[in-house]
Amino acid sequence: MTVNVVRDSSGLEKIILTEPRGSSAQVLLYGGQVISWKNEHGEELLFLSNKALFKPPKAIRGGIPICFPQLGSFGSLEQHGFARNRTWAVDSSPSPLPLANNKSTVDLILKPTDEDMKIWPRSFELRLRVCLGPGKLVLIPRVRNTDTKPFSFTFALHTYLSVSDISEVRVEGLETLDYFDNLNEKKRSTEQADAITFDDEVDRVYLSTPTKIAIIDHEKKRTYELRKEGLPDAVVWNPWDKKSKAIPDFGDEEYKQMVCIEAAAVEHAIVLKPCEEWKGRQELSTVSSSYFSGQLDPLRVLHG
Ligand code: TA6
Repeated sequence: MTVNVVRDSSGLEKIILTEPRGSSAQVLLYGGQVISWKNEHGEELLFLSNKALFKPPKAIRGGIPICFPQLGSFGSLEQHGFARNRTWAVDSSPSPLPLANNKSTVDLILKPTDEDMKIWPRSFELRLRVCLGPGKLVLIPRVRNTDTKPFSFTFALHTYLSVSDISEVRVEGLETLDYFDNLNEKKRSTEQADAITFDDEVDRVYLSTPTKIAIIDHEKKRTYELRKEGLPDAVVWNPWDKKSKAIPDFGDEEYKQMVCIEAAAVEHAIVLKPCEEWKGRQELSTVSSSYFSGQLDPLRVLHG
């Protein structure tokens, strides 16, 4: 099936995914970035800043930026790597995944240019499958080493979720875990609270987390469930009021309507030998009000 690429009002190319129950998603070739995921009632589930700039080489503030080959800012590589501000292509040979033959799946690929090889001299293929299902959005990132030497990288799906009021949000599934606190010189601490709530800036990397995290939006009576594989860590970020004002492509008050929960591989870099491929997976789904706090029961979450 040929993939229908359309042009955004900003001039950037995108693919619109749809599925029979009526939900939809939009994926930009720029950054390989999902910028919209709407449920069957047309409600937007991802946060995209009103001040987001759709102007390469600026990364787009919102949706699901892909952080590769690093999360954070180390060495000479730009913050969160370069995958989020390169133009990807539609991948016509996603093997060993089967070819997608419907309107709800798209495969994208990013290969380094000669310029990229100057800043990160490794030959790779970064692939992303985005698959929309009834009530869920699945992302499958893969990295293949096409070089003659091993290389390592860190990775994150920097997911911006839309919430109605951050002060009414609880994140469950990370309690008792160790985390690096980006606001305190990356100091290692242990989470003491029975859930993460927000009344100030939070920027933490939780280590070796369970595969399921629940993000409960009390005001909206909606719970997001994030399930992940191949991405052992999880970043939780909200810039709160002061940091928001310092981010040019982010509204002063927008921190109230978003939270970033990022499936990530940060503590231990992923190492690939030549010809090896790494694969991750993130599944986002929503459950309505019947979700009770403290109830990370997969059957109830799926059928609730
Ligand atoms: O993942 C959290 C984080 O690394 C924060 O430290 C924060 O500043 C944020 O990502 C946004 O980064 P960006 O480069 O997109 O402005």
